[in-house]
Amino acid sequence: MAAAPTPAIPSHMKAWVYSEYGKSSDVLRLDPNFPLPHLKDDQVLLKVAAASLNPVDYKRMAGFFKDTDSPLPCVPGYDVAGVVVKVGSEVKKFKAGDEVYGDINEKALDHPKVVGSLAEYTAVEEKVLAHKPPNLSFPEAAAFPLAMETAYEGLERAGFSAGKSILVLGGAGGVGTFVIQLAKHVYGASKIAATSSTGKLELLRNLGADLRIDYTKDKYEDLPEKFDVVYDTVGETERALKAIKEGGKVVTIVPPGNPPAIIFILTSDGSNLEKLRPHVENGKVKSILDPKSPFPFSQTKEAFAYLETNRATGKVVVYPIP
Ligand code: NDP
Ligand code: 2XX
Repeated sequence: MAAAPTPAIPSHMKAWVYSEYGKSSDVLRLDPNFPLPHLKDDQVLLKVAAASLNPVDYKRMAGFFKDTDSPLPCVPGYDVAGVVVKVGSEVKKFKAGDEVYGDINEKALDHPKVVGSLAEYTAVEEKVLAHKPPNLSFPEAAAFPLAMETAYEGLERAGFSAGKSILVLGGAGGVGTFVIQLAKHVYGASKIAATSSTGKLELLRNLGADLRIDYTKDKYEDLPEKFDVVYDTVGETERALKAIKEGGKVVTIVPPGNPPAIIFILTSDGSNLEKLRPHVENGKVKSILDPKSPFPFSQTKEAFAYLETNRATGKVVVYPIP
């Protein structure tokens, strides 16, 4: 039987776009005829299947990073899962037809791409991508890259290792759900504590948290127990510093963070996805999709409005596109 013909790559596509900074509900609109990005030699062109949203998308849209942003109009979206349809001349790892995933912006705040993942096509450097593990669906895969890579980088920067204890602030969020799972299955933590509101404590248990702290009722810094590492995904470093043992470390991903807490902005790197691949393929490290996910492409504004409530559980995913 003859192979199905490869669909022709169009010159224009459907894309979610904003032309001025503001709230997603005010500035985001669907453009039915947005030009495809130009493909550079070190890039692959992806037919996007699924995208996941991150707070950086709405913070950038609000203009928080405008000093280092690319010019508007712009298509949001860092996380992608999709199929390679064309490769640049220098690309070595991928070929047309490969299923891949990744966070398309190597440096999150330094001139992120004009054409992000909330579009039918996006052009991406091969170094930030990895082959999609076959056990993952596209929406499951799109939920991993930025959040899991951030979780991993923070644990590395804090010097986390087997036998250490950790407290995860914001254990039910996009990043927190991965911090708990990596601490348990990749590093072999001796004890994992995590915070959430009441309704999410059961999720913390399912993810592997030994001690679940309801932040609406209890203050973790008042516990007699102290931790080797506190991983702060909420922005509470002053309190977090009171919860570490002598010699312990606080790592935070929310600015400004107070010294001596370690603060960093993630670097996207496909080799981190490759490193963690065995733990994803054996099913121990999973992406947690918010029960409202996936949002169809036409409901991208609703997906943003929901993430902006700061109450999402795990990841908010947009699928299918289109
Ligand atoms: P999410 O939108 O997924 O976080 C939402 C979660 O946060 C909810 O489940 C909510 O649970 C929880 N939460 C909110 N307030 C609290 C609180 N006081 N205590 C405990 N949990 C709380 O965000 P992400 O996890 O994707 O990102 C978290 C933060 O980190 C964002 O500010 C983001 O911009 C930043 N970030 C920074 C990066 C970096 O490189 N520096 C990289 C990635 C993210 P509940 O409903 O129970 O309150
Ligand atoms: O808030 C932020 C976010 O989500 C990312 C990726 O960088 C900023 C600032 C640390």
